[in-house]
Amino acid sequence: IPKAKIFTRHEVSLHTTPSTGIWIIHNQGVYDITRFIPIHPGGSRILLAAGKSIDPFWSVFSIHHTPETYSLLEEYRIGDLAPDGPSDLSAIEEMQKSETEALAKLFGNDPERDERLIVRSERPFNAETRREDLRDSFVTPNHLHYKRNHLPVPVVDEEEFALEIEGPHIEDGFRLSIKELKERFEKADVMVALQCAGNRRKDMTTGTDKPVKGLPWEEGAISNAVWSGVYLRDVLAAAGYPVKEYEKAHMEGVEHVQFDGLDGYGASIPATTAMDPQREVLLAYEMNGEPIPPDHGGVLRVVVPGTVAARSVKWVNKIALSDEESWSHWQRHDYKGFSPSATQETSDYEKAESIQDMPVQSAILDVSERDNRTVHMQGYAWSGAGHGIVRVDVSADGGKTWMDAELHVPPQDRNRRWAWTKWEATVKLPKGVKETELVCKAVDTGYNTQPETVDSIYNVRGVLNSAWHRVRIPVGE
Ligand code: MTE
Ligand code: MO
Repeated sequence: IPKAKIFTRHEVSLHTTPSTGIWIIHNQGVYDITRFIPIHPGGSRILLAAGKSIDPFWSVFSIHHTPETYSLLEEYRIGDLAPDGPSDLSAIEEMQKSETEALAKLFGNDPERDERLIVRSERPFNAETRREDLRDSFVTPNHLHYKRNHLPVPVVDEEEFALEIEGPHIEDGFRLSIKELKERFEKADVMVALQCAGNRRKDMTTGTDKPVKGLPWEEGAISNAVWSGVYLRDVLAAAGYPVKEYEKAHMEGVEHVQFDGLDGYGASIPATTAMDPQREVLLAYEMNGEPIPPDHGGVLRVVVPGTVAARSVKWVNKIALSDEESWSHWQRHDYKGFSPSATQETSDYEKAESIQDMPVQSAILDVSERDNRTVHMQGYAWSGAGHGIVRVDVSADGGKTWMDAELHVPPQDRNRRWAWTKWEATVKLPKGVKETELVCKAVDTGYNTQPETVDSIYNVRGVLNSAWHRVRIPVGE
């Protein structure tokens, strides 16, 4: 085995252009990535790490935390980093300073956010809505809607913006400006609860030592808003696709509709979901009557009612009809469910089905004391694929006895109930105990309900937690 070449930090820092070669550091390795840059899926963004350690950037772009990325990088290894000597201290300081600056620049377009949001990660920005803010309004105000970004918020110029569509039957080079979208198609308003696949992830491992990979969301990675825009189906029809025959879509080799966002994120939905008039899939340009704010995908985003929010691609500028799902990392190597026994290593992403419609869900948002024997509970319930909520059961004794909650049902058909249902109940607390567990579980129009505990639905990615929601409270004398 040839002895590895040793480079100091200073030497690495001199390699930042194609003429010197572009070098980076990862852990203790030194890599010459000059040849890799043209094929990097994230484009020239990787140049931000030129001459320094790539690790701080990779902790932002968590997409890289895979064995594939690390083994790919090994092909470009040219040597090892010399142990830092006293003379490297200023180089380290310099490097850290320029890393901080580069990261700030990368997120330079990120907007100001409301201080009431519970921040789970600053860069990229991820924050959930406080329970009281979800409780206080049926329609969540834009500034309080939860925010889930995988990447920096992109710069979008409404005047320059064009949506491209491609695929079988689609007119060559079909493009639409925002102005054309607004003028040519009927405007539609649809109230939709968007829920992250990881909503309630934290609860999936509470009290256990099982690992979960992902942001520790509590009950607030869900919000309810009125989205306005045009039906995707109408736009595909105008572009030349025979959407009226969508049931036959697969015969034309069109199985999926893929969406690309300007930030580099992508996802897809089944073609039948995209083209089914009952599903009301939107290309939205307004959120609660205002232009969509930067964090939520302005100027244009996909809104797929009844489906995991990961498929509602923000800042969408390209749509493709295809026989394949989106090739995006988040479609193929994330947002899939696995058995409770699968580990990070044995989760087979090729084989698993991507999450689309979601299971029935509910959570407690508030418990307030009426007197020392009685409490008032409030919360939300929701189910995927437009299934309405027909009942929410609440218990004040950990699930031994139950009563029906009062429902606040949105004005939507029972099979197109994309919004959430709010509920409330006044319950008597059990006697002779110091503490008790309040519980809620919902039942949807298909009489599907929630599992009693997380044991049977635990998965290492921490998605799809729809177990009974439990809150422990003390009981007065
Ligand atoms: N679209 C783009 N372009 N980039 C993203 O990071 N995140 C997805 C989805 N669409 C994402 C995206 C995920 S995982 C979720 S949960 C929702 O957007 C969050 O939407 P919101 O930030 O408007 O609440
Ligand atoms: Mo998400």
